[in-house]
Amino acid sequence: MSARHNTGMDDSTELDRERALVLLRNMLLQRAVDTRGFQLNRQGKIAIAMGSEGHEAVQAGTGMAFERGRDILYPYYRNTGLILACGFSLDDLFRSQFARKSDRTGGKSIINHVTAKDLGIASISSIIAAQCTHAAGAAYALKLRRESGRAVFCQFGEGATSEGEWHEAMNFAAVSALPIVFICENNRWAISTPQSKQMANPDVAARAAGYGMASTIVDGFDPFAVYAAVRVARDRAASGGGPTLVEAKCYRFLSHTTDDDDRTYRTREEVDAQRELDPVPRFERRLVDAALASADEIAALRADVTATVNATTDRIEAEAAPDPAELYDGVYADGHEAWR
Ligand SMILES: Cc1ncc(C[n+]2csc(CCOP(=O)(O)OP(=O)(O)O)c2C)c(N)n1
Repeated sequence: MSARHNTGMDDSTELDRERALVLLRNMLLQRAVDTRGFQLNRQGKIAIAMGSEGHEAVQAGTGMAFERGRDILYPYYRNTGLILACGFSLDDLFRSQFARKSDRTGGKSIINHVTAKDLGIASISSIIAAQCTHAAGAAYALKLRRESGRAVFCQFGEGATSEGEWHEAMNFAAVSALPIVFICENNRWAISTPQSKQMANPDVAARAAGYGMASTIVDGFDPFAVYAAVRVARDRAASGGGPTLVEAKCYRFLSHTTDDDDRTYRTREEVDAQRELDPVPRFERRLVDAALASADEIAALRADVTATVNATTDRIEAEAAPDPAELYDGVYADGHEAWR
C-alpha cells in the first residue's frame, strides 16, 4: 500500500480513524466559516458571502485526494472548504473576506476569490466556466513538459456545464489525453435555475461520453466516497491515463449568496427534504456507529473549530484596511493607466 504525498496517510479503501477525523474537521470548519460569513455580512462587516453548506463532503473528499506540492487546483467561488483542505490558511481566508491590506491580493479581489501560487491554487474567476479552459491549459503544460505524477483539478457547478468554455475544455482535454480531473459539484441549482431547465439529461456525467472521456457519479454527501472516486481519477490522470469527469451529487442548502433569497424560487419542502440528508450529521453518525470516534470527541472537535473561527475572525477584523492610495497598485503593469 502506498502513502499519499500530501498526508502520508494510508491509501486503502477502508475508512480509518485518521482520515475520518481529517474529513470531519474540514467539514465542520467549512460549515463554521460559512455560518460566520453570513453573520458578518448581515452585520455589515463583509460585502457578500457565498455559502457552501451541502458541499462539505465533496470538498473535504476532493481536498484529501489533492496531492500538495504536486497537483494544481482550479477552484470556483464556492470552494471554501476545498481550498482549506488543500492548505490555504484560515487567516488568509478571512483576510479575503474582510478585504484586509494583508490579504494575498491586497484586499482587491472579491470575497473568497483567492489565489495561492505557492499552494498550487490558481486564482478564482467569477466568470462561470472560465477556469475550465485555464485548467485544461495548465494540464496541457504538464503534458508538454512531461511532468508525470501531477494532475490538475478543475471544479465547477452543474450550471457551468451549459457554458461553451466547459465543452471546449472537455473536448480538448479528451483529445489530448490531458492529466486533469473535472469535478462537477452538482447542487441542482444555478442561482434560481434548476438543473432541469439547463439540460434534459439528469446526469452531468453522461456528457463525458460525447467527448470520449471517462466519467463517474458519486454520492456528494459521502466524503469518503468522493475521496475514493477523485483519488482514482487523479491517479489515472497523473499516470498518463487521461481525464475523467467526476459528478458529485450534492445540494445547496443556503441561498446562492447573501445577495439573493432562495424562498423566491424554490420550496421549503424541497430544501427540508434535502436537509434530512445533511452530510455533516450523517458523517458524524457514521463515525460513531463504526466506533471511529466517540460522540464526546466529535463535540470537542466542534467546539475547537468554533473557537478557532471566533478567534481568527476577531484577530483578522482588527487588521488594517488597504490604503486607498494603493488602489491601482498591481492592477496595471505600468502605473495607474490601462492604456498609453
Ligand atoms: C459567464 C457567466 N454567466 C453568468 C454569470 C452569473 N452567475 C454567477 S453564479 C451563476 C450560477 C452558477 O451555477 P453553478 O455553475 O451550478 O454553480 P453553483 O453556484 O450552483 O455552485 C451564474 C449564472 C457569471 N458569473 N458568469
